[in-house]
Amino acid sequence: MQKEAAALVRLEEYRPTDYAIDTVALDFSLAPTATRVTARLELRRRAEDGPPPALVLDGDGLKLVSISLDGRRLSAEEYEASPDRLTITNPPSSPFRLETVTEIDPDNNTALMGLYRSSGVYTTQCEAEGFRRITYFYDRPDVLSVYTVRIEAPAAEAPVLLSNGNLTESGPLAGTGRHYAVWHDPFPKPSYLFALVAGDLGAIHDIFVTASGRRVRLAIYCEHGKEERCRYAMDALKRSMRWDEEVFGREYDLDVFNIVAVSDFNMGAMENKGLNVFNDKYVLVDPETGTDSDYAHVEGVIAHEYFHNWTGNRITCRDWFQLCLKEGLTVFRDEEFSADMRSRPVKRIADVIGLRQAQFPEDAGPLAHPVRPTAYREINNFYTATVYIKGAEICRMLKTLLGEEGFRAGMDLYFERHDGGAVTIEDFVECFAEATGEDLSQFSLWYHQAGTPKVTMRHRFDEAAGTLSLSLKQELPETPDKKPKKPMLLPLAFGLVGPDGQDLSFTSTEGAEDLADAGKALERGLILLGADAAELTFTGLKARAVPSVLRGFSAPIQLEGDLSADDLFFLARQDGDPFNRWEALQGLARRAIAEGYRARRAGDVPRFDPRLAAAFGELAENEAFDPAFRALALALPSEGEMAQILASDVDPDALHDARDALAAEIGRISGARIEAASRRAMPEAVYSPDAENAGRRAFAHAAWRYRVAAGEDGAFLTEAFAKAENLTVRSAALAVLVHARLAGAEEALAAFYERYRDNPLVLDKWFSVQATRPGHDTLEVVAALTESPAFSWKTPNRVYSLVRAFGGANLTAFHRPDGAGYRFLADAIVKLDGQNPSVASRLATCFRSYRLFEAERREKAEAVLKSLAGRDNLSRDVSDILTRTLA
Ligand code: B3K
Ligand code: ZN
Repeated sequence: MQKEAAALVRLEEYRPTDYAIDTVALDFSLAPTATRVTARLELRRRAEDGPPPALVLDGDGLKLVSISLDGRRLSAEEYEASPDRLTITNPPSSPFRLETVTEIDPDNNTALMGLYRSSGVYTTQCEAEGFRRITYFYDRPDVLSVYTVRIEAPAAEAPVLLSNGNLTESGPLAGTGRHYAVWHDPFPKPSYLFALVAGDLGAIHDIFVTASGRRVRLAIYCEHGKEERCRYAMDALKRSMRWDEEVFGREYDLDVFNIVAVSDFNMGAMENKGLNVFNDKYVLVDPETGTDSDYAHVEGVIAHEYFHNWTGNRITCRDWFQLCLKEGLTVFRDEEFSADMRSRPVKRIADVIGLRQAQFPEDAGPLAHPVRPTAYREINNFYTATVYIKGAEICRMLKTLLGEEGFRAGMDLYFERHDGGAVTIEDFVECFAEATGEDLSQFSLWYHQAGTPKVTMRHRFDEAAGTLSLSLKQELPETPDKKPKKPMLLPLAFGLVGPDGQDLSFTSTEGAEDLADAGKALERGLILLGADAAELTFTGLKARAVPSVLRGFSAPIQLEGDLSADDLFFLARQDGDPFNRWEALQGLARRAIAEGYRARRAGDVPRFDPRLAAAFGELAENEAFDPAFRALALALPSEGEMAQILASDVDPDALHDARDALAAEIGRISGARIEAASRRAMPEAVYSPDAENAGRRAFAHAAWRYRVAAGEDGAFLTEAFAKAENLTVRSAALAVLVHARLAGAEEALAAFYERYRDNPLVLDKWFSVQATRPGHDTLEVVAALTESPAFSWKTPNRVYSLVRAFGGANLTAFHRPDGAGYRFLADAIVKLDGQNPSVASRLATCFRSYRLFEAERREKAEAVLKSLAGRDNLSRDVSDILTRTLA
């Protein structure tokens, strides 16, 4: 059936609101199914002349109880109220006060947007357009108001009453069993940053003294009994606050900073002013219930939300097209924070793995969009890897281009000029251009052109002449917008590696005129490729040089070089840039898997260059690298990454076999060396989540995988599982047992379940490890697990850990040839869409790469998608994803 498509919102149609809302007084009388919200808005016309236009406010499913203007009840002719809109036909021309009362139902708010109640706790989520589910408002980021919020609730049910800003008043309401609190936030903010939390919660408290000596009271709220699991998050918060002062000169501004951990939450966390609300997954950790990577995530997400206080809250977005203004920049800031707290090279490699896994496929598929899009149907669908991670890469490139000082000068100007504003990407870039005098117009294309640029590099070394010539070419792939593309400015960090591993110096370059700002940039080790193609020759080289290009992954591109296997083996051993050392070995592994895959499809047995397995062994033994680096380097490129590289007609079974075959060979040839090296790098006996010890554990677990790949049985894992004294070791052993289908896997799964049956967050790992087990029959396991008493379709974390892990990270099972994986996911989407469209549409993105696969699978996926898209009553979220995926 033909449905009416949701309206397209376009950037070019942006215009400010007719009225400003200077202050907002909200009064909440909380009740599970009938909460009353009284909103008093002080409105003022922005224009001074002409008759006052109608006031049109946003709503979403609202029920209006009463309405008055300047204290007078409005008659039915004076306004129009529908669930989705409130219109005051003839507002006064002088400033006026509008008071509305709406009634909402937090208990039955299963979309988890607006005000909802779960596990007895009232919580809000307003970004992007949830505030309109609470009261009628200009629910858009460019309307900034000062909020005062009064909350009233039964004291026994909700002893804790929180909102944004500082607490100004609280107390009992005599004789009613109810109590109240009043919060005032002096910083004008958009509605998406409003928050309220009320319930019976435990807490831990601390104090942070800012650089200028102000005392800030910190608290983290959680379910009673889980307080001790908040300690690491508190520590991470204090480190984040200090770091932002030291690195960006940014101090916290309110008297209190509160964080609340809730168990039903659509995303990771939310940066509401002074009251961050978190998915408890990113707050609660201790050695028994959190893994090393959980600790790292908690640290990163706590930092991210805290950093939003300046990049997002003090300076916000003019409209939702500018989402990367706050998200890209804040991800960049949290990446830098984690790099400073941990190992910088390891963090960079981990981030690039994430970029390739999450963003490259998006950029290469039907959902590709520019970092700063120009149109959307459903803004919720634009909280993407492109906006977040590629957005962060743009900030990183800015820093690379402008240098540490230039970047900081631009940031300082941005904070100074735009504090208190709602601004655009152009405003942001302009600050860097002005602070440094650089022309950033070509660079800005990174915000506007979708797709991952591809750079081809050819090189020629002339020993007699002492020259090395590079020929570089950039290509910009076609993306769904079909727009013609201009060449971009690509900062390619490089070095010319001499035989002893030291970078060689060169006396001059020829042909560099094709490069941007060549002289200065080349001296700083940067090739600035701004043209379609460029040739340049380095002269005066005293020895043979191997070019190491894209060091530190200085631009989010796909680089295809012509380095021989010999050169890559050399770089893997000798490159002074740790990122490119890692990348050289990965490049060799990618080539090997791709060749193995082709052999497999041709019915042959994959064969590999034996030097590759030896290189893995050698790297494992190289104590110049910390164990975390070695652990990362031992991990083969994922099936997902390989599918992107193979690019079309992919058979996931053959790919899986080829990758397994390479792992088996590395295990056979170097497994013992890797194992011995990992034993020399044992973690301390008492668990500590720090990066060094976490790296040692990761190294040991990488060694386990190679032992198993080489054919060893699971006895040693069963033992490790039984003896484990922390969740990191326990769940790593479980994962290898289950994924390799070893004897002992079922028993370990059962023991894990028993141990954690009352801890849903830990059971999420139990769901995920089963959902990601390779093999067609995993579908039946996943389907059965949806019936498990521990599973619930209502809690996003459960759905993500089981259904999304299956659809997003299990190529062989989700894409099984009979299409049953696709049908299972489609059924899940239908089941969820009526209750929680955000979660449903996230599941729908699992189909984004379906066109990569061979015809049989591709056709089945397409048929499933078409039948899904043809259903009635799909949410705007899901139908938007489906329409774009099928376009
Ligand atoms: N700003 C929120 C994301 C809100 C998502 C709304 N669908 C979390 C963050 O990026 O910090
Ligand atoms: Zn964010």
